[in-house]
Amino acid sequence: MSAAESLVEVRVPDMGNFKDVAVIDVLVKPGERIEAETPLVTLETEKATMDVPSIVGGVIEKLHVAKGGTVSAGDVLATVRTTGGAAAAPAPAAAPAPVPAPTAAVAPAPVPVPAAAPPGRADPPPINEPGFSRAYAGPSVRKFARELGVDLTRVKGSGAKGRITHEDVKAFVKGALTGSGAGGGALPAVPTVDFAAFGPVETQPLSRIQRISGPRLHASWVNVPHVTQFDEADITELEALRTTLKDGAAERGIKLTPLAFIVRACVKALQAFPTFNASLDASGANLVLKKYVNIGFAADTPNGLMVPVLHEAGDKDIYEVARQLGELSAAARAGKLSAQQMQGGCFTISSLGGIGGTAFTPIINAPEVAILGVSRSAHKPVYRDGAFVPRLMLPLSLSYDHRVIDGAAAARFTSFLAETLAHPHALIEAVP
Ligand code: CAO
Repeated sequence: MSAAESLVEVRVPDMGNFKDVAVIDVLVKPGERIEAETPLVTLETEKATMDVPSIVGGVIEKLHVAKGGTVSAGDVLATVRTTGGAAAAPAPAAAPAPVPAPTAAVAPAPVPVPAAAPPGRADPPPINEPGFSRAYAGPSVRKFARELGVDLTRVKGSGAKGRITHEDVKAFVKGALTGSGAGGGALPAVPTVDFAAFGPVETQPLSRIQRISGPRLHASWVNVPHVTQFDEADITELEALRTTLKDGAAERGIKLTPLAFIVRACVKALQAFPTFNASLDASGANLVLKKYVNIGFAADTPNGLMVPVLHEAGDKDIYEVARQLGELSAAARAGKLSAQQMQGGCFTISSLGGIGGTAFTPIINAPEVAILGVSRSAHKPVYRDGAFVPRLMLPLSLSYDHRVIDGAAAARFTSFLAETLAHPHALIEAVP
């Protein structure tokens, strides 16, 4: 032992009636270098667990306790070899210590820890106890963390050699509350505003459908990485064809709107691009490809947004598609859709064409992987064969789940759709 070294016995502090207390963990090993306040052992009474820290820095010379044993007040826990004046009672700095100092009995203050959270409070996530015991933090920081239910194994220390400070624990809790830190899972909150402070207001409850659809839309928005691909389809011929057919359809009680053609075109596109007619399974590791094509369409109703589903759309010709679109829209507006009529969709169309707009970014009806937004068609000058010609152009907005579909596939899908809509005779063929 060098002249600057000394041996210090670290003992169990006298806490009154502290007898035969269980040692549930020994946190250091002989030969290990420790700092003052490094926890040596974890003790457990009937009411609490506590870490007993060393109050000197140095190297563990000897451990006097073992995990599973018991200790009482005054028992020696460890002998620590201190260096360079780190002993509990060092010699004055100016006076070199000629002989080793006698071993000193040191009684550090342990940190009592509540064994369980107080009743009536939500339990914090479970603490990794062995990790918590080993975390590099002083007793008061440990106590503070226990009080707040913070698992120290998840806190990054900013002190010397990564030591966890009070500020680190506070920052962790702040991060958990705002969702910005390692402890956060919550979304950052939108500010609450007292609108009445700025003028008269009226409060209206959301409709029942809004209360149901809102969380679903939100779940899709936050869980699915959305990208929207825009395109335009030349529907000049389609509109001319529809004009020749719609009176005959009306005589059969069918309203032949552009949406029926769009549904037929989407069926062909989904058959050509099966990954758009699919969903991720619950594990997120597999794509479930559907062998049926059920197309949902967003319907604006007095009660709010509804999405009726046209089942087996691939088996239906344009008139049957148009007839069922009319029936489902009427049932949706009357609030009379059955559960079956709202289930089983593979792909959704949201048509705002009857209302207006040039483009929008629809939210995917998850777990579907894509949704087609359709805006109002308009005549535009299109450059063809060396001249601008007026063409009726239909804006398409395809939002897709980027986990499943890449941008190239989305652009191919909308190009295919535009091409299919531009040659509408195939859309009115009888379906075998
Ligand atoms: N461009 C120009 N005109 C269009 C068009 C388009 N893309 N799409 C439809 N139209 C025309 C129709 O031809 C019809 O005109 P006519 O009466 O002169 O023939 C008119 O607009 C109204 O059509 P419609 O609404 O009766 O029928 P539809 O098949 O186009 O749409 C439905 C049915 C249920 C989709 C529609 O009524 C609806 O509810 N749309 C809103 C969907 C919605 O809210 N989406 C947003 C969801 S996200 O919040």
